[in-house]
Amino acid sequence: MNTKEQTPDKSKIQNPKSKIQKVCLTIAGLDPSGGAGIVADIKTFTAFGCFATSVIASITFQNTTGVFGAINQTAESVRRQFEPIVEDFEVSALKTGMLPTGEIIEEVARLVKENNLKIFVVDPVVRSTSGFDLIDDEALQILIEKLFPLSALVTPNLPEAERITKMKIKNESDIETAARIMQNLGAKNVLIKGGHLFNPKSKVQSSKSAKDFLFVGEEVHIFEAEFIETTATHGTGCTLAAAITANLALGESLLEAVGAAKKFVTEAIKNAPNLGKGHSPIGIVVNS
Ligand code: PXL
Repeated sequence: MNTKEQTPDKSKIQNPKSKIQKVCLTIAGLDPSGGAGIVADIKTFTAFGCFATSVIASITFQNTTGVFGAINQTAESVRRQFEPIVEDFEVSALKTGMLPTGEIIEEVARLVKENNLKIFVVDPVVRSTSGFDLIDDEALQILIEKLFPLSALVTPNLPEAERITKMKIKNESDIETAARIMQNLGAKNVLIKGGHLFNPKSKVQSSKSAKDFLFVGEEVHIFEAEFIETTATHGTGCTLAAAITANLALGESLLEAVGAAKKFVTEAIKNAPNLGKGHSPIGIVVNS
């Protein structure tokens, strides 16, 4: 009997008909209850036919009613999760979500530069819907300084845009001012998500539509979708940014990617499974 280790003949063990899938990577927090963070990213990458890989930056303790705490990873554990992935796979696009500390953010900036990752979507996750701080002010400043200049797109919602720019956003003209401030802070392109924060008293949304504002260099593009009145919104931000990342990995333009992602999130809100006692996760449909 030949006991020597055999080098596998890849042509025999790999499906010759399978096409090469695009690999997407998320570096974000784990929401073990499955609504937001890494789990939402993995489902979304998969739904668009991409191969999902992930690096955990923090393990949070939460369910649909709130976030009860988190244990953060270190720069070393983030690097040690990341390196074997990029050594083995060609990563087409990267998305970051909850990056809780300055040391992790600085390491992510180094990893993006070392690996020349150009399709890089930064979701500047600041606070959970239930009010739990997912990053402190000092780390947020480091995120702005180190990651904005490396990003292809930054995707804040209104509270995140307010905290980043230190201004109140009351109307569409404020949204533009905030986007220009973020561009001056180094972001080339900015998507400010207005829709999910619709409230009847808000001056930002004049009718019941969910509007997102995409600033590409000097240009502004408005994406409108029907506003769905629901509390089942857990994971919308992560899902939108992950869907944009997957579409960019597939070679779509930024405008096409944002349009496809917005449609996907609207459908996912409509398909929410209404689980849990709080904000239900949205219903990400994975068909591939
Ligand atoms: O939706 C923002 C978000 C992102 N990532 C993680 C979260 C949350 C909100 O709770 O827990 C891990």
